[in-house]
Amino acid sequence: MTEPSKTEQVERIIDKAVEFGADLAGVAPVETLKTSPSHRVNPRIPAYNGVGTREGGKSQGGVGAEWPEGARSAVVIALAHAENAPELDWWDGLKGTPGNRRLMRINKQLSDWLRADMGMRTWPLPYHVEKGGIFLKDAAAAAGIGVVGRNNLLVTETFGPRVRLRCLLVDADLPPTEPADVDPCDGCPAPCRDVCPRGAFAEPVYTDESLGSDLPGRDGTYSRQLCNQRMEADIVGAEPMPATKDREAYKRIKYCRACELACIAGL
Ligand code: B12
Ligand code: SF4
Ligand code: SF4
Repeated sequence: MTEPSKTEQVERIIDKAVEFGADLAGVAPVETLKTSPSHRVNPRIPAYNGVGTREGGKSQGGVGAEWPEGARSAVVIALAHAENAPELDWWDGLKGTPGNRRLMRINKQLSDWLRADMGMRTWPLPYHVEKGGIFLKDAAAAAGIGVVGRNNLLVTETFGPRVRLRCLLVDADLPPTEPADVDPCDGCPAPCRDVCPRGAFAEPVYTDESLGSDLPGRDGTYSRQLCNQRMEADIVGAEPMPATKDREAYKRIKYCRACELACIAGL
C-alpha cells in the first residue's frame, strides 16, 4: 500500500477531528506560531495576572509555550458554542466548562489516533499559557480556521466568534491549511464593540509605535484590564448551585460574552 501524501494526511486528520466531535480543524507550522502576533506582543505589554491565568506556571507574564523539542506542526480544533447552548460556556468547578471538557476529550481521542494510526508523536496542550499552552487564537488563525476580528476574538466564517479552541502538537511536518481570505469585519459597523459593559473597546490602549502592526482588537482598542474587571465581577456574581445526590453545592460562573454574541458573522 502506498504511503498517504502529506496533504492526504492533513485531510485525514481534519476528518478524524470532525468525526470525534470538532466543528472545525486545521493545521499550522510550529515555526509560524513561534513568531505569531501574540508571541511578539505579549512580552511588550503590561503583565497580566487576572482571570484566565495560573500562578506558578513556567513563564508567568511572558510567552508561555516552551515548545517541546521535535514538535513541528499544530493541529487546532474548534467547538461551536452557539448562543442557544449557553451552558457549554459555564464554569462549573469541574475542569473548566462542559465545552472545555468536550474539547479535551476530542483532543485526547485525536492524539491517541495520531499515535496509533499515523505513527506520530503528539503533545496535547493545556489551556493555560503559563502551563505550557499556546495562544490559541493565533494558532487557529494560522491554521486558516478564521481571522482575529475587531472584537479581538477569532471569527470564523461558519460560527462567527462563537467557538472555543484547543490544540495539540505533532512531530510531523505537515502542509498548513489555507488561511481564510475573507474578512468578516470589512465594512461591518462593529456592533461587537458598542455592547461591552466595561467599555473595553472605547479607546485605543496601544499604539503601533509601541507594538507594530500587531495591535489587540486590530487598532489597539481592546483593554484586557477593563475586560478583566467584568470577569472579576462575574466571579463575584456567580450563581450558587445547591447540592445534589451526585455533587456538593458549588458556584456557577457565567463569564461575559457580549462582544462575542453581538458579532454578526456566521449568523
Ligand atoms: C487570558 C485569557 C483571557 C483574559 C485576558 C485576555 C487577553 N486578550 O489578554 C480575559 C479573562 C480578560 C479573557 C477574556 C475573554 N476570553 Co479569553 N483567554 C485567555 C487565554 C487563556 C490566553 C489569551 C492571552 O493571554 N492572550 C495574550 C495576548 C497578547 O493576546 P490578545 O490580547 O488575545 O490579542 C492578540 C491577538 O488578537 C493576536 N492576533 C492574532 N492574530 C492576529 C492577526 C492580526 C492581523 C493582529 C493585528 C493580531 C492578531 O494579537 C493580539 C496581540 O496584539 C486564551 C486561551 C489561550 N490559551 O489562548 C483565552 C481565549 C482567548 N478566550 C476566549 C474567550 C471566549 C474569552 C471571552 C469571550 C470570555 C469568555 N466568556 O470565555 C473574553 C473575550 C475578550 C476579548 N474580546 O478578547 C477564547 C477565544 C475564542 C475565540 N473565538 O476567539 C480563548 C481562545 C479560550 C477558549 N476557550 O477557546 N480571556
Ligand atoms: S461584529 Fe463585525 S466588526 Fe465585530 S468582530 Fe464581528 S464581523 Fe468583525
Ligand atoms: S467579554 Fe465582555 S467585558 Fe470583555 S471585552 Fe467582551 S464585552 Fe467587554
